[in-house]
This record gives sequence, structure tokens and C-alpha cells, in this order.
Amino acid sequence: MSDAIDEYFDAALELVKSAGNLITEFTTGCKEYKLKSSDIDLVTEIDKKVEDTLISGLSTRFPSHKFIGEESVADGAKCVLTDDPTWIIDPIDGTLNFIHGYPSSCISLGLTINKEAVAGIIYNPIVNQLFTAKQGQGAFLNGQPIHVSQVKDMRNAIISFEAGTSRDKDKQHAVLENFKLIVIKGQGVRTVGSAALNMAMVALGGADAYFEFGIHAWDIAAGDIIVREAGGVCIDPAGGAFDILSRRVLCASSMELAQEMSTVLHQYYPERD
Ligand code: 2AM
Ligand code: CA
Ligand code: CA
Ligand code: CA
Repeated sequence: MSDAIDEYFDAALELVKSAGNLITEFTTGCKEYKLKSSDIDLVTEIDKKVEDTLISGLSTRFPSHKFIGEESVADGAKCVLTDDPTWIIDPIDGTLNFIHGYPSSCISLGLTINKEAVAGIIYNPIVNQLFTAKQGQGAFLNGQPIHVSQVKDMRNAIISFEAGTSRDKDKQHAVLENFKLIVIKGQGVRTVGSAALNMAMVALGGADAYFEFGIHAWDIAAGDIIVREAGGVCIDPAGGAFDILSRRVLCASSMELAQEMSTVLHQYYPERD
């Protein structure tokens, strides 16, 4: 199995790097966009081009593989995740940053087999940061091994999260309550505008935890394996097992920190993917 994963990963990495060139053409921003589910949920032609490049390249190479891509899943449709090798694609994670020219966006590509992430690539081509992981082989930034921090409690933790792209009042209430909570209980709060890059920062040890409600499988599939291979944990924000389709994630440098957070976070339960 590991030889097959190596082959899939190598092909994917080549495609991700070349698709990165589509993004670096717009380092100062991309002013043409359309609205999706709300006035703060945006998409550009580049999101679609990156996704098409990855799906066409991978499906030519691996015709039996399945795909779940943010820009290909019909509005409101559920994701169908089977045991087959499945590429879970966020062509640009941090689209709002991409549009504004804030240099925190990335391609996020995860591969699941038997519904579990076994390989992940998070690539920010603008600052040339490439995070990678394969099951049982560790996590890397630009080819160098990375590891989560030693932090085990909120008091000493940099914690990141996102406000998301929905104007739902209950969601906004949860975000604001949790912002207060981290200001009071944590060491620092961050929000960089990309779920995948937040997870990569936890894997790198630069941040200690990240949580979010409302994310989709494509935001977190690559981050899940990269964080775990870097020695961290991914759980449900209320405690319990991580579920990639639950639209909820809490990842941290340690189970102690994750569990402390799960007992105090204000919870929000979006409709499942
Ligand atoms: P995107 O840039 O691919 O849309 C910032 O809100 C982060 O959350 C980004 O990673 C963004 O992904 C993701 N995101 C998108 N829609 C979201 C939603 N409804 N709730 C929470 N996060 C969302
Ligand atoms: Ca989006
Ligand atoms: Ca995303
Ligand atoms: Ca996206």
C-alpha cells in the first residue's frame, strides 16, 4: 500500500506545483470574483482553473480514483466519501486573501483511502511553503521534517480559528464567544484566513491549536494527516473522534490541550457535509 501511496503522492505533487503557477500570477490580488452562498463567500476563475487542472491530471493518471472538490460539488449537495482512493481538493483555501492580495492562500489536496487521510499537500506558492505528509512517514515543510510544539495547556497556547464565510447569527455568536474565551484563557489568538494554513501552522509548531465550525472536508483533509504526522491530534471540538464530514475540527499539539479546549469552547453544529 505504501508504494501505491508514494506513486499517487508524487503525481499529485507535480500537479500541485504546476497549478501553483496559476496562483502566483495574482500575488497582488485578483479583483474579478463572484459571490457564492453569501456576500462574504467568494470564488474566482482561478479557483476553478486550479481544481480543473488537478482533477484532469489525476483522473488521467488514476482513472479509478474519486474526487471531492470544493468548486465541483454542486451548491447544497452532500459529499460522497467512499472507501476508494479519493482526492479531496480545495483549489484555493483562503480565497478572500487571494482576492485581496494578502499572501496567505494555498492549494490543499488530501488523499483518503478507506475514508482516512493517508497523504496531504498544502502549498502556498506565494511564499513558497510546501507542507507534505504521507501515512507513517512524518510531516515536512519544503522537505525538512516538522513537529508540533510541546504546549499542553491553553495558558501557553497560540490558538487560531476563523470567522468563516457565513452570516448565520448563531455561528457568529459562537465565533465571538470563542474569541473572548481565547483572549481570556489563551496566550494569543490568530486568524490567517485559511483553514489549511492554520493546520499547517499547528504541524509546524508555530501555533498550538486551531478549531473551526463550518469548514468542509476539503478544508481539512490534507491538514488532518499533516498535523497527525507532525505528532499532533485532530478531534471533534466537543471531544470525541474527528469526523471529516462533520464540518467541525479541533487540532492541537497535544491531546491534553485539545481536551482542555473541548471542555470550554462554545459549540456550534452546522449541517453535515
Ligand atoms: P475558502 O477560502 O476555501 O472558502 C476562512 O473563512 C477559512 O474558512 C478559509 O479556509 C475558508 O475556505 C474556510 N471557509 C469557507 N467557508 C466556510 C464556512 N462556511 N465556515 C467556515 N469556514 C469556511
Ligand atoms: Ca470557498
Ligand atoms: Ca477552504
Ligand atoms: Ca476554496
